[in-house]
Amino acid sequence: MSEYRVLEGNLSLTDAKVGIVVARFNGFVVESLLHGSLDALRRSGLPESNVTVARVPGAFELPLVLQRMAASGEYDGLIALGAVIRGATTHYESVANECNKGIANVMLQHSIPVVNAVLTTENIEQAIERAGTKAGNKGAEAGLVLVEMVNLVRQL
Ligand code: INI
Repeated sequence: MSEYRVLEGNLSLTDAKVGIVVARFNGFVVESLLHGSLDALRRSGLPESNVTVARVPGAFELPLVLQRMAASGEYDGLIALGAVIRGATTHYESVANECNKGIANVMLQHSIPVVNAVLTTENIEQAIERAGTKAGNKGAEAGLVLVEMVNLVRQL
């Protein structure tokens, strides 16, 4: 039998407050991510009334709202949902980079789990694949990551 102590979050959560920040840009993809996250949280035992959903225009705006929600001290964990799709726009790189950097900063500054489910893809097909078709639903995965991380952080 192992002697070491194991810290590991389980996948059941009934008493946490969770915030989900959702970008409207590429909404046909991002709404499927939101459905996935809500479904995963519900099936982990979290009442829907414990979840707050905030909407922002695009992925670039996600970090500010995540930061304000984290600073409020009201949330045990946050999820960021968006889709940055390269397509024809050169704006892609800076939106994707700033968004990812900002999300990581919020998590470390406020010391709560902030799950990054902002898709960054080359084209729309890849984004659709990750939003509930061939490659699963990254929003649902984010819900489970949130549950595990909230439970783990409670043990630290
Ligand atoms: N926002 C996205 O969420 N996804 C994108 O693919 C995207 N592209 O490609 O431009 C995008 N741009 C908008 C950006 O997030 C801001 O809303 C905008 O720059 C205003 O600050």
